[in-house]
Amino acid sequence: MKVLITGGAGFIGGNFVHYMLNKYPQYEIFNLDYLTYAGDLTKHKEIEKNNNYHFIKADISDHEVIIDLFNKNHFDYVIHFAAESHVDRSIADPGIFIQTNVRGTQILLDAAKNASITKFVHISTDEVYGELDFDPDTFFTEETHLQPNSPYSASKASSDLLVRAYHETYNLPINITRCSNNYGPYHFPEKLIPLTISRALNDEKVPVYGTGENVRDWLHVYDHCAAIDLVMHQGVIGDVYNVGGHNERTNLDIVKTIIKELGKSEELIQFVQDRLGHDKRYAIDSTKLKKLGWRPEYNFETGISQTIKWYLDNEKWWKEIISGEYQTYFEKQYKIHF
Ligand code: NAD
Ligand code: TDX
Repeated sequence: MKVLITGGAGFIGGNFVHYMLNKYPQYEIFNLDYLTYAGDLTKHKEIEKNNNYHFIKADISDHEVIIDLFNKNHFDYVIHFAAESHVDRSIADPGIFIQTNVRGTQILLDAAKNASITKFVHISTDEVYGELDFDPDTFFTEETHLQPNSPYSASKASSDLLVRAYHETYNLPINITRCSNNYGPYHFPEKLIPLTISRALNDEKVPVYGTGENVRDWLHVYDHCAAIDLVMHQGVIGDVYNVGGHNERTNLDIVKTIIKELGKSEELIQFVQDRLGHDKRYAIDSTKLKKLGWRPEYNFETGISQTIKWYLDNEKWWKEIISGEYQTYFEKQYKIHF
């Protein structure tokens, strides 16, 4: 079985590469990644010599390269993670989100439609549904209308619609997964949880947007990998599956939990100007995926403790990231806040 994983040098794709090599040693894994600021291969040091692991540096929006790759290889599965993934960056500079997330996905779909693949799994997000209010009884289902609010989520919703259209028009065998906020090892330190851990460990102020009351539904990345595995092998062709952890927390709760676990002072918390168009709440109804047999294994308390420990044990990985181009990003992103 040949599996093309796009974005396998990033956070979730990187964890999925490891998951697949462990669970299916007989599969051949091709990791295609352009190694943008968010991609790094140090996480794959231990597997790079495996005979069944191959890395391809390529841009998914490079039509010629992608078509050529599919002409030379027969992939059974395409699991598509590659994307620009940070909401704040999409607010500052939307163009690359359209280029990568929309045009890049369409090019992959074009290549896949002529390649008689078994399945194209598109990794999307709950953010395509827009926001919920704070009523704890409301959830996003697969039937919820798409109402994306940020340039990032609009680009993901656009790519979802293209994936759907390639199924309807060309019969391309597809699934779309829409998951809530992931956390766990190798989460890039621009996102709330690793940003809080890395800054608190350095005794630096932790920026909380607005009042900190916005709610996210946290899903451990290993539970997400298991969900994708299930959808890839057993998902009904053409269907969408929501993936959520049922771990709703306000951002302020998250930050306080991490600060407490690290034995730091809450004085590190700095309330800053709110994100533009900041979605109030996300919460996922995963009933459909549960009917297929998926159950999350991590509860948030265990998962966050293990994640914090991982960041303590792997300082070298994130310290290298935050000492590079990241500094420029951080100063530009937060100068209006601090
Ligand atoms: P990430 O930013 O950590 O990784 C993205 C990867 O894609 C990087 O390795 C990057 O180098 C690569 N990439 C970017 N542009 C590329 C291009 N043009 N060609 C080839 N590779 C390119 O992202 P992530 O958090 O791992 O998210 C993975 C996917 O899951 C994305 O599609 C994202 O929308 C979706 N998602 C993420 C979350 C989350 O909480 N992180 C939640 C829901 C959905
Ligand atoms: O400095 C910060 N302060 C803060 O209060 C940052 C970076 C974030 N926040 C808030 C904004 C959000 O309400 O924390 C919450 C989480 O923010 P992010 O970690 O940036 O994630 P989010 O915007 O919710 O999007 C994530 O989940 C859905 C991923 O980045 C997306 O790729 C995914 O689709």
